[in-house]
Amino acid sequence: MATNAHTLKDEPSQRLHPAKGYRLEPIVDLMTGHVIGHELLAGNASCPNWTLEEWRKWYVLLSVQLLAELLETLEGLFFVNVTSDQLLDDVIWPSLVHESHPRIVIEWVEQAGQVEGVHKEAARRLHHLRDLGCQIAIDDIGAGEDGLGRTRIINPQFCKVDGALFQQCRVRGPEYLRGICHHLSLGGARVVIEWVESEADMRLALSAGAHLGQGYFWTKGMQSDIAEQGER
Ligand SMILES: [Ca+2]
Repeated sequence: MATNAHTLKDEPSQRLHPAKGYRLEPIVDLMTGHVIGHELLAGNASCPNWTLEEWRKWYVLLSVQLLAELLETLEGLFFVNVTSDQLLDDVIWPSLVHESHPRIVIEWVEQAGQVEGVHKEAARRLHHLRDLGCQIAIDDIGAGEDGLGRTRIINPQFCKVDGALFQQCRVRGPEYLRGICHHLSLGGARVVIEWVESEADMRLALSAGAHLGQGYFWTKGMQSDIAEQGER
């Protein structure tokens, strides 16, 4: 299992600007151990209070500087989280359009109490981002109310199963998730399991029918300048 398979071209500590506050979590092929990409998470320095203004600055930073640096420095895909409200925001939306790239995967995040009209407009914009070249992931499947609904609307390239749901497999066995992994795969999506914390978890995820994994099992050995502190 290649737990340190980050393909850094040169001097990551100088190129990745950890002081700006972000975190990269590897997403790993469960069969081969190959790192296929990273989820890019805003750190506490970027979004300490998760206000709209902080998020706007974060997405503008992504589009004007950070993603270009990362695309040049690290191989593979970059997964970027957005909610429906963020997709519809007048500042964040142009940033997402500007950063469109075949190696960018837009993760559509679960948002409680979503109004149907907002939901539909968010889906329309995601289709537009895909037309511009981005890939699409559905995030938080099993964590809230509408993971499968969002999957039906957009036919994503990736489906991310919530970590708390996955960890039920520790008690219930891999068959607990086998049906949903199979269902999500039917449209061609690759299933990502979150919160994989041990080799036993990794085997459970594989046995459940998932393709990719993410979590402490792979981040525990990372360099501090790659796995910068921060949330989301
Ligand atoms: Ca996510």
